[in-house]
Amino acid sequence: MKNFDVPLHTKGRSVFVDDMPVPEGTLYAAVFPSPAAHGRIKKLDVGKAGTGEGVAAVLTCKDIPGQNQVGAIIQDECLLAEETVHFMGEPVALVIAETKAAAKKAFKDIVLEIDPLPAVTDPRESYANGTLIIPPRTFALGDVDKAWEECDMIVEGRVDSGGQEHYYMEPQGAVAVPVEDGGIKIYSSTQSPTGVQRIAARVLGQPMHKIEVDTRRIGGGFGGKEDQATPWACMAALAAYKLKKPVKLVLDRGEDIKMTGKRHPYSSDFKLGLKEDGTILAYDVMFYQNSGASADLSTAILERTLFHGTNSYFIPNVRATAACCYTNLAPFTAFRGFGGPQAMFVLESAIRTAAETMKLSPRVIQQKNLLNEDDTFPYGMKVENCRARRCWEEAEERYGFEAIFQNVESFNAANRMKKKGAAVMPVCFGISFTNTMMNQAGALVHVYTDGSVGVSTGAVEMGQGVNMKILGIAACTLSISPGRVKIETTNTTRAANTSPTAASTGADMNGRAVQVACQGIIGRLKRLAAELLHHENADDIEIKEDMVHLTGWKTALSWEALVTEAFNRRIDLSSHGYYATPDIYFDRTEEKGKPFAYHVFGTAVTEVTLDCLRGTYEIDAVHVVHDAGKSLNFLIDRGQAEGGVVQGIGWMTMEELIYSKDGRLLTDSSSTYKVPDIKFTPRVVDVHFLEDAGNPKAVMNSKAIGEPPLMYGIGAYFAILEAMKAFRPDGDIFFHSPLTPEKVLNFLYLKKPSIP
Ligand code: MTE
Ligand code: LUZ
Ligand code: MOS
Repeated sequence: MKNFDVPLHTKGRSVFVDDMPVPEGTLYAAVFPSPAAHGRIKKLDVGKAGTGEGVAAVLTCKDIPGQNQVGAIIQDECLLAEETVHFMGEPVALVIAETKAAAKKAFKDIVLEIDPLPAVTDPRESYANGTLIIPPRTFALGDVDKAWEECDMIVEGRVDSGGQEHYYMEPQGAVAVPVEDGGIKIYSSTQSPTGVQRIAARVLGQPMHKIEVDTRRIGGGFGGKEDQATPWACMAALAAYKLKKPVKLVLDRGEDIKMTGKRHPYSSDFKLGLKEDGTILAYDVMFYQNSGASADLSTAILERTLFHGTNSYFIPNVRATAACCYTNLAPFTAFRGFGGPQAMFVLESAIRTAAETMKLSPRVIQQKNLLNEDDTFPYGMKVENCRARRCWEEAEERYGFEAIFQNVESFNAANRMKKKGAAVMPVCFGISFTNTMMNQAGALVHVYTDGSVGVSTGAVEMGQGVNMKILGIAACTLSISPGRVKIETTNTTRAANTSPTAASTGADMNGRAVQVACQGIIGRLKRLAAELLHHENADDIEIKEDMVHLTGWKTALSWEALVTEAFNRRIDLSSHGYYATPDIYFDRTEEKGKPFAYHVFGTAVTEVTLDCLRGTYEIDAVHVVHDAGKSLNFLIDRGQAEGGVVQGIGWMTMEELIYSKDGRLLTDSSSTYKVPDIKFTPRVVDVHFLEDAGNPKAVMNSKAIGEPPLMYGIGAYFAILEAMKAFRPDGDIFFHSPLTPEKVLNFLYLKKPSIP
């Protein structure tokens, strides 16, 4: 089944927040940002701006009727600045006018005086200052300190990974409409309608039932709208509430890049101990997370970094410590992988360092240490249904690792100014929100009297195809044709208290809830059918191709007739379904538990060609063997895998966030922040899904796929590094992503390659 959103997208007919027809009298809001990264507000006078042409009002923190607090996990973030500003771009005031241009024009009349305070942008500096958001956390297994004695080789090093702008096609935005009882209806481009509802209620000082949030679809989120869609929706709601008029607030690209958080940059130190044969005995790692100017989701992301410290490997002695370091940059937030990729990059770098020192192939170390069934992760969980080796071996066979690496060698021997490189990247990613409480979902299914079906869940469609997957699950469970099923908007009045669509669990959890709801309805309908057909056992009833079958034989009773009859007999044609992932828990005092329902595995091999004159590179091919369980939708899953790979490569290679010392983002536009385009995309992205790889832990034997493939992209860094080394074998390898052509050129030609 093809994703029904695709024809709409390609014809430009899918509707996003900025496309929605707005009610008459709608006003437009613009956000006045802090010009300083850190400072005390001496004076804020919006009087004159409020009298500007077409201006309806200028709101500041003083106009907030409820709490000026949008922090979801830790309440440390104002909607509009109070006494202090903490990052450049922090919202200070909200101008509402007849047009957005008129609102922005009034900015010049806002008087803002700030006493500057020192701005910190480096997480290590923040750590030294002791400005941590929570105390550091440590995951440990075995005894690292003792294990060093048994090691034949110990290597140490430092790894830095840059942040990443989400670059969703649809910028942040919301429309808020006052409704008759003093409530507000918000159309928001959010991954978390309930999150918007909860915080908007807090800001307005209203009960949650007065706030209705509706999301049709979003033009990409990638984690950037898990938490950070909320402030914009709250600002629109605040303005609508105060002015009793509909208010639209949509950021343009420049505003979005400057004001919103991105993937967390990390700086890390590692120490890795191995036996002569490449067996890893001990791993000690310290992660300094650049958290930005408020907690946002940083603590949860830090936790997922710790969970993925050893990626797809078993290491018997581990100590992984991580710290959330407060800095004066826009609060960093969720981004596909959620701290996992940052952790994996460090261990892969450590493995390369060891390989280099021991004159071993990194592949030997990687393969030797892959997880086996029943191995224990540092967080105490045992790996079940482990497919780490199976993916590696299938990739090795299918794509011919030997031939790939041979080809690289012979090419490099024959060419001086072009070099090739290749690298293998195994991935193991845990599925479930690490905060156990969040692993619950609800669905509401209505069968209408004509036999058509409406499905509401907490899942938000963001291009990942969750609606199509849910439609398939509903059609399959009711055993009716997919054309009868419609997926409704994600709305807080139909699906309440939902988790964000995140952690790759959207289809898993909402799909299960839909299944439960559909099973309720179909059970009642089968009992009725049995009665109508004068048959005892409802289990002998089946619905196939929209007709009722009895003990395998087609009857004259159609789905429509059955539904109509059920209505006539006053049988409930609606059902609510609920699902909570079973058997998961985590104990944060011991740092042990079983936080994940299951793990996703895979292996990728990446091939690159480096132009040693220019320092530019092409990604020739990425070959993947991926464990998608029993895919719910093959085309969608392949798209997720391909998109994830390319996004991961972008993070590792060309996407560069450069900040000035005083906390200004310098790469704040499409001309300076480069994302992969069609020309940069690898010519070959092969994705092979494991066959016969069902997963009883998720709906219909499937596996989550949203995030894990991004981490295959990490292989690109090491493939390029191999090519660089082939040109300059005496160069000191470094681990500082993104590996931009500038850094490559420095390595190739500078006497002493400088690492920025
Ligand atoms: N794919 C598209 N096209 N757009 C997106 O915004 N977000 C990713 C992934 N794939 C995203 C995407 C992220 S970060 C997550 S967590 C999952 O989709 C969320 O959806 P799922 O749980 O339904 O897989
Ligand atoms: N969000 C969250 C996530 O709140 N908890 C998680 O564990 C998570 N994992 C991945 C992406 N988003
Ligand atoms: Mo994805 S980072 O869980 O939204």
